[in-house]
Amino acid sequence: MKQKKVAIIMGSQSDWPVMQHATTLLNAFDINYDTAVVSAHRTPSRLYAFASQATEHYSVIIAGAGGAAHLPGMTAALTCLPVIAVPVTSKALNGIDSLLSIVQMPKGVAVSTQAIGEPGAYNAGLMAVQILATSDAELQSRLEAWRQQQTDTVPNEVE
Ligand code: RP5
Repeated sequence: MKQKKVAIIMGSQSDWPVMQHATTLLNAFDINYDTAVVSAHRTPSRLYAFASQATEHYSVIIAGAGGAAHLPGMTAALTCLPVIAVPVTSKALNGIDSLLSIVQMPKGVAVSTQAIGEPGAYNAGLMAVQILATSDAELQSRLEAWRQQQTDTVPNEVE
């Protein structure tokens, strides 16, 4: 079995329609991952248990939450692994609440915050690949080929 490298955690099952987009590039680059519901507010003991053992299992954590979105910051407080945050689009404030509650971390505890919603989740997966590629030459070369292919698909002219 391949070693798990990435954990994708989210505050609620209701975050999955957004968070599933974090798996797009992990699947494309054949990177193994786990998914779990871990709520900073509803399951604080689960969060503590997950974060305190995370370095034994993972290299990168992607954490998505909406509303009062404390999951990414609390996860970053409990582990030195890189935490990539996804502000999930919320019903009340369209994810502005999620973004602001994630992004403004106090000095000394870092979270890498992505865009609100699907693009943020997709890019969280991409960022995880980029982090893993810094210590994996073969993955780096596949990532560069992927980027070139993306560049090549952008037309010069408007049709
Ligand atoms: C947050 O509350 C979750 O991350 C989710 O985005 C939001 C709403 O959760 P549910 O009430 O749908 O479970 O903790």
